[in-house]
Amino acid sequence: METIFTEKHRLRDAKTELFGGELVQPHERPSRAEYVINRVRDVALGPVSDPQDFGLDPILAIHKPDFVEFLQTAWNRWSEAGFKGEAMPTTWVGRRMSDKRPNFIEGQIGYYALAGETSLTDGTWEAAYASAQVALTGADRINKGAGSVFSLCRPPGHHATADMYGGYCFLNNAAIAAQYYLDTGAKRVAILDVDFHHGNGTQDIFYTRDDVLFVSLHGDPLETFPYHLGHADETGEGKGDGYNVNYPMPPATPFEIWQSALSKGLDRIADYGPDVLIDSLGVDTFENDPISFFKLKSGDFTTMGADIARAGLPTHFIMEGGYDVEEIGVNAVNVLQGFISEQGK
Ligand code: Q9C
Ligand code: ZN
Repeated sequence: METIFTEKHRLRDAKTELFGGELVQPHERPSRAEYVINRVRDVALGPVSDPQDFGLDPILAIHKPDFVEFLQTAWNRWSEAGFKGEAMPTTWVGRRMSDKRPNFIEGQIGYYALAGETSLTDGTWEAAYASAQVALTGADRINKGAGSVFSLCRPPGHHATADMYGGYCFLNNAAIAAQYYLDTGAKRVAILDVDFHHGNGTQDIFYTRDDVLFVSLHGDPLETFPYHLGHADETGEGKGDGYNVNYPMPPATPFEIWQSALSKGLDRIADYGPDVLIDSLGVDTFENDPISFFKLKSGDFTTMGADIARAGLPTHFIMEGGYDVEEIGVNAVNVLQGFISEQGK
């Protein structure tokens, strides 16, 4: 399996994450991608290639222009305003408040942020742009006939909506890839999101549409981030009714339970008959993940990959979360190796 990767992810190197009332070293840090690419190379998973540049158009097919311009300019505007630290929101559009966009950067950050942990920094836009190109290049490989590909995206994407960032995400790489498939000939795309956290951004982007099926397995949002989306009764709206499927699960969920939800999700995907399957691949379901509460073991990720392979679809793996940094390489690549060995059967 080919991996798409760029060192430009390093441009996203925030010093702060607001966590438990303290500013801590971010969980989403550059070494995550280094552990994954090193494991890809150690096991000789396949070739590693740089992304091509597909420009802004495929990003603007998902994200609103004013939001993209905000991401491009936010750091300079924040530092020019004289603020000393990394850029983070202190206000939000609370219930019954106005949705008018403020002019001053401090208010605009609150307008575009869906969560407060994710500091904006110099280089964040460049890294997020490069990460989206890593996803798009993977899509191009599938379009050219590859049976599978791994887009080693960093920063991750699945929490970002059309016009909001947060949860360590800025541009929704999986959504950008899905739309690219549709714009280059696909009729139906399925997204299977196995990250521990609900993919609120991806759900929101495709919620009223039937050309993208979104299936997500995640920690119950009553108990964990993103808290305000991801319930089982969110099944889509209008034309999209029936094309959003959530499997929230409680603290301490072991692989056996998780796997039975996966099996149901894969049945739904098979009924849908997509041209391509995108797997939003977070490995923060791992038992030792520092911010998550599922109990998957390293070997379970191999089984997960094999289960996904049995769908028999062209499969595009897009990296999302996973914060037990020293194990992220083994766990992510286990999924890919499990996929490949099942495919070879
Ligand atoms: N108590 C992804 O996995 N909140 N994002 C952490 C922990 C943010 C996770 C708070 C979690 C974001 C892509
Ligand atoms: Zn996650």
